[in-house]
Amino acid sequence: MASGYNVAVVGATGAVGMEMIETLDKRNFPVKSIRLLASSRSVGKKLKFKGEQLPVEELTDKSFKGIDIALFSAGASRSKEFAAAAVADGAVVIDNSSAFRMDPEIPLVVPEVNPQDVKKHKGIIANPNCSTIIMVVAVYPLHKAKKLVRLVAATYQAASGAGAKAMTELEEQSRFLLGGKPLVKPEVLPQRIAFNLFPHIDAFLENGYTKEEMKMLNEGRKIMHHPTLRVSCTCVRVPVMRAHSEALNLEFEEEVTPEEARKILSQAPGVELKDDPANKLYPMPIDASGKYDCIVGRIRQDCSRDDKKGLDIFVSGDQLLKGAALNAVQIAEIL
Ligand code: NAP
Ligand code: 12T
Repeated sequence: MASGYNVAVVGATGAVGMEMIETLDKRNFPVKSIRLLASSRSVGKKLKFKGEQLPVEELTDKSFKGIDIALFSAGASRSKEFAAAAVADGAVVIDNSSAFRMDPEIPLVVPEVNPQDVKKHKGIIANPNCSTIIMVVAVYPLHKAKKLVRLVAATYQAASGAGAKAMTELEEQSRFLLGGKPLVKPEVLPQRIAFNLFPHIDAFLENGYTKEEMKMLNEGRKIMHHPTLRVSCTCVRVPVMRAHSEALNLEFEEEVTPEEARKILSQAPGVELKDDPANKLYPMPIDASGKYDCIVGRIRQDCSRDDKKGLDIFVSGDQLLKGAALNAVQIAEIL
């Protein structure tokens, strides 16, 4: 029998699930068998893995017999409903949803930041929110060297962050607008996205922030083991198909120059430094799309301060890869 792991992909037909299947293949993860799970709507569909067409099966609590690793990306309610069944059948669950991230018993892992936390798992490991992963990949190396105190972020999040149907919405709206056809009402995103943007990702909370914005604070603190980090954030959806970008204003306990920051980031895992504005080199989502590394650039001293304890940086990262599928497969590799 071939050696390796029996893997299940839950939400295999989704934007993240499809990337998971491809990432397992591309990184030559030792897959002995793979089970592709989705809703009853997808039964009859086939998806390709290593050149072979495999049937999509309906997710039930009997789907996990013999499974070693279950990669979940079918939304938080499916994770809450089915992760326990997978663990009971002996699988380790790597969960992409928000269901378990802030549970103190469950590790929340970005392999470039806190790989050691994987060991503490009791069956479930949570994959952080996509914008948070991209933020910590860029910020943690600077924090390690100079002690981050406060962070103010604005995000520019791609349509694919809201799933496969949101990508279709951006494409169709753009086509309709360019063709002079009347627009149909958006169904997945809360507003028109074509030739527009809106500061509304996930649900609004009592404090005026969105859930997505509070994930940057709460998950950022947990991943970096930095419970006193202060974060404020505005999350914005932009008409980009793929890859999130973030403008980050950083305040450190110690002084740091842009030169030092470039040196640190040039050696940081998962980071591609691209910071040569004179030659029009800076991060952009079209360049980050399809890449494993997050691109960091536009590094400069915060000119609103009298000291050298502030930096501004810009980062673009593929949220379907580093923000989801790649991060999950990297966790499986650590296991
Ligand atoms: P998506 O494209 O809408 O895909 C959703 C997947 O879940 C599909 O495979 C769908 O199957 C499946 N599903 C839905 N309802 C189901 C049910 N009742 N039973 C079984 N399967 C069901 O969404 P996505 O963007 O891939 O996101 C999936 C998860 O990953 C979410 O929890 C999201 O928060 C998280 N995430 C997404 C991103 C991102 O950048 N998109 C990043 C990080 C985390 P059918 O095709 O059969 O409906
Ligand atoms: N609402 O994994 O709509 O917590 O872009 C990821 C993406 C939640 C998450 C989005 C979201 C998550 C979105």
